[in-house]
Amino acid sequence: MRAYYFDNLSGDQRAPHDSGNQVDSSVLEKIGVLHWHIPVPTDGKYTAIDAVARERDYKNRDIITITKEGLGDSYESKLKIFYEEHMHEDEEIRYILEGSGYFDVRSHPADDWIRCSVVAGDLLVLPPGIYHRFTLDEKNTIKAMRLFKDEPKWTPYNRSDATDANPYRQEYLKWIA
Ligand code: KMT
Ligand code: NI
Repeated sequence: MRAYYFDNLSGDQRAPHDSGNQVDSSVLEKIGVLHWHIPVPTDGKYTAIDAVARERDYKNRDIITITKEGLGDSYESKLKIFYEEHMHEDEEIRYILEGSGYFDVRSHPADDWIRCSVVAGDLLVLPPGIYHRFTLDEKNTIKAMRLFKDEPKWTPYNRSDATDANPYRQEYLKWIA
């Protein structure tokens, strides 16, 4: 998975916005962002994903297709929500099955955007409390498996003074320090 600093230029969120400064896995690890590449099985048997799910105790999963056809009337509103800077009180785990897109995560302590460019086979885990956002890229299509521990806790908490004080955010900052 390629990751780089976002260029902070205005313009289409779907454009690469590649500053040319690469970010290695070790930098991502320090902010709790994990990733693996597991080629998407062609026989529908997700053996490697099942193993990761067992190891990390992800009991449930579903599949989301983010395309105009897949989301229908909620397409534009969903895309807007995904790209608002937010955090969750649980891990955000995504295994990309088809297509591609960008997950932007905040660096620490500089608070810069790091753009994670995901393609089919990428498995990305964002820790609870990290500020992040998602966008489709210029190809406009992604299909992903969403894994979760128990009940899905999708609630996005948009960044504000209240999220800065959220206990999961506080715990994340303590861990990072
Ligand atoms: C999220 O939570 O941002 C999403 O599920 C959208 C991206 S999934 C490829
Ligand atoms: Ni999210």
